[in-house]
This record gives sequence, C-alpha cells and structure tokens, in this order.
Amino acid sequence: MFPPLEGNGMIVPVDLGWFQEFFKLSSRRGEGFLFCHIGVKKMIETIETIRAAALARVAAAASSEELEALRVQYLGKKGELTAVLRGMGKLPPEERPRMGQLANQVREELEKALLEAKDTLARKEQAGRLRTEAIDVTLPGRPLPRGYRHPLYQALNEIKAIFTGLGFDVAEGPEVESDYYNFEALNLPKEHPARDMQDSFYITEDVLLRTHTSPVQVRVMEARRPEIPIRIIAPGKVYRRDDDATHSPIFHQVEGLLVDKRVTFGELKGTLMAFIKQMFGETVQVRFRPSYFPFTEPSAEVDMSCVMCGGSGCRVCSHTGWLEILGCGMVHPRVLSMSGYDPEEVSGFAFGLGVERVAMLKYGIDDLRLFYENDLRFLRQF
Ligand code: 2NL
Repeated sequence: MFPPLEGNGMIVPVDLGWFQEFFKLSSRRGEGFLFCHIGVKKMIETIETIRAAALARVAAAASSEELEALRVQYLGKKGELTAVLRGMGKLPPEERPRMGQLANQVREELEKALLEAKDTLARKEQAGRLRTEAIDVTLPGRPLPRGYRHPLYQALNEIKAIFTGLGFDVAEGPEVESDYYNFEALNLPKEHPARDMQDSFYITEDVLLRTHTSPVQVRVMEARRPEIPIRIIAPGKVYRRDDDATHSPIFHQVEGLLVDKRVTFGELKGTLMAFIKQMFGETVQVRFRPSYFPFTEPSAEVDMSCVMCGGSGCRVCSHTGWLEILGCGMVHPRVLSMSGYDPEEVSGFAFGLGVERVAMLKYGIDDLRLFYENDLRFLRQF
C-alpha cells in the first residue's frame, strides 16, 4: 500500500502498518533520531498521499453510499488517517504538535470535502428524483367509475313512472305478513293450494313472507274505506319457495289496484295497453286471454307481441309470436267486501306483473340469475 521507506542508506521494506515497523526501528537507542527524522518526513508524505487520494476519490464519488464507504475507509475507527493519528503518540514529543496539526488539518479538510460532496450528491440525487418522479399536476384526473342503478330497479322506476303518469299513487307495506292479509283477505281460504307450506316461507303458522304485494293493497283499502277512488300501485320484494333457472326465491312485483264507481274491464284494458305501449313501444300488439285468479273475476292474462322477433316466432316466444307479460282481472266482490267496500256500490280492477320478467324482455336478458349475481360485467351494460 505504501512505498518502502528509505533512510540512512538503508531500505526498510514496509507496507501495511509501516509506522509500527518504523517505530520499532526508531526506538533503537542511538539510531532513533535519524530514523525518526526520516519517519516524520515520510509520515508527512503519507498523510499527503492519503489526503490527495481521499480528496480525489471523494470528488469522484457517484453516490451517498460510496461517500460513506470513503468516510469509513479514511476517517472511521479503523480508517487510514485515524491509524496515522493513533501512531502519533509514538513520535518524539517535540514532533507531535506539528504532525498532529497536519493530520488534524487533513482530517478536517477531508470531513469538509465529504460533507460538501454529500450535499452536492444529495442535491443531484434529488434533482434526478424530481425529474423522474415528477407528477404533472395539470393532467386531468382519472375519472372515477360511475355507479349505475341496477337494471331491475331501472325497470321498476320506469314502471312506476308510467303508472304515476296515469294517476296512480305508490303504496308500500311489510314484507313479513299475516296469513290474513296475504291469503284470507284475497279470497284464498284455508285449504287453498296456493297456501301450501311447499310454496311459501312461513315464520309461524300465521306469519309468512308475503308471496305477492296484494296485501299492501288490502291494507290501503282497509285504511281508506269508504273513500273512493283508490288508484295505487304496490311495488316490492316478494318471496316464494322456488329456485331454478327461471325462478328465484326473492323476486319483485308491481301490483295495481283501482276501485271506484262503475269501473269496467274496458278501463282495465285501456290502462294496461297504455302501460305496455309506453314500456315497449307504440307498435307492440296486446291481447287479453281468459284466465283464473282467486282474487279477480273475470280474470285475464295479457300477452304482447314478441319484442325479439316482432311476432314472427323465435326461441324467446317459443315460436308463438306472443309473450305473457302480466295477469289481471276485475276485483272479486268478496275481496272488496272483506276490505270494507260494497260490491254493489263500487267495482275495481287489479293487475300484477313481475319486474324481472319486464326487465328481461325490455333489455333482452335470458337468465334471471344474472340479476342477483352482481357480476359487474353484466351490470355495467345497462
Ligand atoms: C300475476 C297476476 C294478479 C292481482 C294480481 C289483486 C290484488 C287485489 C285484489 C285483486 Cl288487492 N287482485 N291482484 C290480480 C290479478 C292478477 O297478479 O301474474 N302476477 C305476477
């Protein structure tokens, strides 16, 4: 690491730890002075060599890590300059101040150079980071994905809007119902098959999850009697013990009820045709087929021309050209009288439709389960 020492015609080969070798020699009686003198000279040279090398390497250092390694190499506990300073104690006392001063001066100079280099590097590193990590605050923000209403509730809201436009009010009621409001008051007596335990979710023998929203309408009639007219729709969740590709245990229904003096089947037809045409388009064909419900008489099922094929026949309409869209009828006189209206004085019509079915036909959806799976790839399409 260091050149061999020359002095008094002798060549003393030392490299690492040269001053220890040197002091061993210099402490020899009689010869000490000469060696010591040469030793001081060489020590100055060594310090100068360390100084020049250290300063050059500090100036060339490319990172804070490199600087720290240099600090350890020269000024650390086992550093090169530290070693020189340590060796100072073994110099003749009269030489110590001069050498100490020199070594300390170099130490200070080196410390200063390290600090400055560290500062410059830190600044450079920060400037680099500012360049590479720069954020353009003038860029427009990334748009947040917007939420949309569920397609079922889009359809429901449209249904509500059409009926409120026709003068109907929206009525709501409990989903947990008594046997009376869900069945009895709708002319579904105790032994009626629709009350089968297999078809409904019973909580007790007398309490169940409503199987339709009709009980809401019964409650409104009870509350308002003998007031007329009643013009309401009752939207909401209903529950049946079904679960397959075309049946869900929870689904959504809108029922409608109109009670007034001299309400006719003609008004029922006009109302439902207006609804269907607003919902599916003016060109759609509508037909009424005789049917049966315990709570209406007469009863009908309403079909519309297939929205997929326009009536020519396809898979969706089972090649009939027609799609069943809702059920309806004139309110059964027994239902009116149980709720406090005189069937001799007033008449009424009622209807019920499944919101899932309307939404499937409106948006061309072929599997009911898609409504409940909350797959965003599906939901985002509406
Ligand atoms: C269907 C058929 C219908 C009713 C529901 C009703 C309600 C009262 C009185 C009389 Cl309070 N009727 N509701 C009437 C006929 C048919 O629903 O297929 N629903 C999905």
